[in-house]
Amino acid sequence: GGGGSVPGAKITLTRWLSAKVQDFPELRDMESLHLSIQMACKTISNLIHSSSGIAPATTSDDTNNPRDNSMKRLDHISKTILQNALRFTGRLRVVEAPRNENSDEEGPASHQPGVTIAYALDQYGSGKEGRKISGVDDKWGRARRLAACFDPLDGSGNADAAICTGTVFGVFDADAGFKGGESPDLTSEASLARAVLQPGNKLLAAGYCLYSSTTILVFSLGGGTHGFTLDPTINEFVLTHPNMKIPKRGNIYSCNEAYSESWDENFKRYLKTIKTGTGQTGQRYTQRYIGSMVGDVHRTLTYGGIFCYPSDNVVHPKGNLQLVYKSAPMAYILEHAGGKSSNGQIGLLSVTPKTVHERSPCFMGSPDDMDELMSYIDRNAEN
Ligand code: P6P
Repeated sequence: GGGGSVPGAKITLTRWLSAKVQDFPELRDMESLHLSIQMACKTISNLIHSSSGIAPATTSDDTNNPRDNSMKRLDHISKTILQNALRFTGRLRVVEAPRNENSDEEGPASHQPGVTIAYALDQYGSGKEGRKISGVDDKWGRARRLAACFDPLDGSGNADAAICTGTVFGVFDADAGFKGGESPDLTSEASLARAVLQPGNKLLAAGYCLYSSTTILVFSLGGGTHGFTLDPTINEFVLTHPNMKIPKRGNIYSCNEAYSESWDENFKRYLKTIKTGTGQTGQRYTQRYIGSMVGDVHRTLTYGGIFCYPSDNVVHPKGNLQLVYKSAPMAYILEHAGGKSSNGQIGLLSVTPKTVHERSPCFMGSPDDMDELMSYIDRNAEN
């Protein structure tokens, strides 16, 4: 209801999930997965926001790269918190995706975040065409085994400067990741990493938790996109943003212009129009870039506009954001809030990854801004 919140009238995430399961028992396992994610996000949030959480107790004294130090320490702690919370359900096995040491295309292995993958071996869904489940993706009813991938703390290099960071997750039907009929044992890391090599349009759910001036957990189960804010007085996530919708158009563009000299000419032509007020709206846009993807995308969802990490011909031939556990889950969340996304040629959620750390150029945001942007990008130039 409107007006001041009467104590106890808050819809917590715990109650929201249990209400869903009362209607649809098929979702009981989605509930246990989300409760463990919620638990981990509360713990990570309290760690980051507590005075001791970010004391620079780094794992190495490599002082000439303080960013890297904080990345190692916080990445490790938040990954451990998340993995323990997932194991705590007693229904999920947790492994870390193999880091492909050799391929230099993904950057040095030390900079690859450990991608945690949780999977369920237990019989989850019905394994066949489930009944229609309102408010969530129908696939939840028939997924026999789930495979969830996590970026435990995106942007952790910013943490020592008290800049926002975030946890990102995506949930797939594990068996949908394999050729028809093949149903592997899913116990080896390699076979499990394959379970999440699916395009974003196969996701059953995706979400992020933004650790910033408030801690907000935003996710979609294939129905709407909902935001729950952590209320420190009760240490519960409370529904504050039901059924979020991204503004059809914004006036903010978000990208790292340090690399703009070597961007695609058509993309630069588009940027010039919104910088000079000669685009469709005749408005000048402003630039906002935190360098922490979860913060930049959450601002885009809230205020509208676009967030991009295009390829450049110098440092990032395929952009700097990994598809499986960064840009595809974020694009899924925006699209379920009415947004659009692309890799510069096709919808970002249509891109099928070949390796778990693979990067992809990405453009996402308000539908009208994305339509205008895509009308400039020459689909052939973005390789
Ligand atoms: P750049 C943080 O390291 C991250 O993975 C995202 O959170 C962020 O959007 C991006 O990299 C920043 O990359 O090249 O602009 O520093």
